[in-house]
Amino acid sequence: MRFRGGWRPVAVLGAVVLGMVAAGITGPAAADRPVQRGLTLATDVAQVAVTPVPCAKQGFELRFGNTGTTAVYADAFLDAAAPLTLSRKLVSSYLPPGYTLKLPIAVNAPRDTAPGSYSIQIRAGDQTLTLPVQVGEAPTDTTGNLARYVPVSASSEHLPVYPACGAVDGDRDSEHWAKTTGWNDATKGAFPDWLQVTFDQPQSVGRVDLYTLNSKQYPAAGYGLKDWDVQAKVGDAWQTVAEVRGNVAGMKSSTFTPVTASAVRVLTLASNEGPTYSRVVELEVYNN
Ligand SMILES: [Ca+2]
Repeated sequence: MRFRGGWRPVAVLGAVVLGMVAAGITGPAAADRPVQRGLTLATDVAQVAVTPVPCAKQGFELRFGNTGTTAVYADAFLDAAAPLTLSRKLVSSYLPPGYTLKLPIAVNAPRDTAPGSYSIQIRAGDQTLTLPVQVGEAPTDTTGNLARYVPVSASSEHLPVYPACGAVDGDRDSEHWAKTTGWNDATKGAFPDWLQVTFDQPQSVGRVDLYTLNSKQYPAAGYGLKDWDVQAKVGDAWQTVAEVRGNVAGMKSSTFTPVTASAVRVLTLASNEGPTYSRVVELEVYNN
């Protein structure tokens, strides 16, 4: 699902709170406030389907409303059964009368989560809501790509459009750049950056394919990665197993004598537009 909007009321709330603080007005402590009435809770789906892998884009839209005749400042509390994780466990918002805040909530589960039924509890004021969650089987890669469905991390991420997850989502198409299918670091002009995948147990690794940005609008020779090291974590130490220099292609395959590694990363050193950003559309790792 794609998440949209919903943040403006939070910004409004910030302004209201700042105004109250500036005026020396403080409300009663949370525990002393009466239970708020007129609040409503709903979701856009009756049940959330969760695939238990890192980077899965899934969740629901929380609809947090005020049917009262006066504006309120209200909290919604979200709690998920372990081992589910939620992107938000507290939603605090200013709610004008008749207004419903719509807010995306991401739901994830680790890969070893047992398939089955789980639930999310949501409460606000005198309202409670139980949202069923169905966790499915973890998918398995059939192409030999060891980077699929394992945890990915990066030195930094240019969020929300260019997350590290985009570089291991199975989509190599640079024309989809800016649709969260590529990683872009967040430290303009500063190198090195790195992008890493970590295996559940050590794997024999002998080839890394790196797809850098190479679209009609942004060709690799102008915007792609130019120089990088391929590194494998063997024991506790990072070993450089391949070096790429002067690349202008959209995809560069590095093959090397296989090593048994617990993780693989690319350490980026330069891009073709000069000292700006590292951009990876897809990172793939194979036995050989
Ligand atoms: Ca991708």
